[in-house]
Amino acid sequence: MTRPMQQIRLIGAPTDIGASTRGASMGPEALRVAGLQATLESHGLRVLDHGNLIGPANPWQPPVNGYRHLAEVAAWNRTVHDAVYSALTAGEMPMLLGGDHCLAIGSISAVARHCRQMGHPLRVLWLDAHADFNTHALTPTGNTHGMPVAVLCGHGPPELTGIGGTCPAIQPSAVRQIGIRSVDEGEKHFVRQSGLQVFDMRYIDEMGMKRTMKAALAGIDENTHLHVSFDVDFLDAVIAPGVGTAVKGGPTYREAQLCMEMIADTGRMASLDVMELNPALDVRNGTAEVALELVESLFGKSTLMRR
Ligand code: HAR
Ligand code: MN
Ligand code: MN
Ligand code: MN
Repeated sequence: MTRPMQQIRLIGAPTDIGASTRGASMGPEALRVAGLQATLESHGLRVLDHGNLIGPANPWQPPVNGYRHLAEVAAWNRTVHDAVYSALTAGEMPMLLGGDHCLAIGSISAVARHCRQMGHPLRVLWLDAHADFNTHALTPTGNTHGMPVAVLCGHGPPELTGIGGTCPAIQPSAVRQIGIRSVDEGEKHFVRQSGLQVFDMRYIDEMGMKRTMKAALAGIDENTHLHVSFDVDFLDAVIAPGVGTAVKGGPTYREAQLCMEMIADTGRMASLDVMELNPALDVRNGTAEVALELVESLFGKSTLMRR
């Protein structure tokens, strides 16, 4: 294991308020049932489960002005922001258990606020099949889980962009996206225009995961706060069917494992989101188990002892 340990604070956010399919609201419990706390503890990590946050029910309404459930999405994200921020303030490592990926707005807004206060450079690794860079004008669906990166970069409604106290919460230059293979047409242009660094599947196919991760982690130093936003649909749909928007052609188990291990090797991961797990679409909780195995790798579990 990497470091003698900071306490990990598990924060459940049981909602699918920003998603296109119901069921991510059951994600936190599926991770617990898979043995999240005991498994991490078996590696010598200290883990405290703070239980689940509470927020508005999913009214399952159509979009209004390009957003579905904006008021409820804002309420959930404010709650997530406060929980993640309080973990960081207590010196703990927040692990957000989603819940759909719109909740990364609250999570990363809190991380960015913490980094501004501490003077830490922030690097966000966005592991996802999707760029999540839509706006109300670009989105084909109105689902806010397709928008968090854009919102964090300042493109969105004030009730979301202002959650961490400063808009924009982050600069595109803080973000590295990995595993991307499903981007909407308008979104594509906006990603290019914004200068986001995207290591898409084509890049991974040509360069391999090792060189991809070297590039994505380049430039971080001992002060860097590394935030990992792990959308479980990052993984190939064959190994991770239990997600709302599965996409073929993603990283294999072994590629994903290397990705996670190289993150662990930096020793800089200071906050984590595990998002979009959808037990309603899963088979015998297998996707939760795979996600947990990869989280173990994020914390330094290696197949062989390295040192
Ligand atoms: N890009 C599509 C949209 O905006 C699908 C987004 C799906 N998002 C997630 N998060 N599952 O990555 O609706
Ligand atoms: Mn996502
Ligand atoms: Mn996704
Ligand atoms: Mn920090």
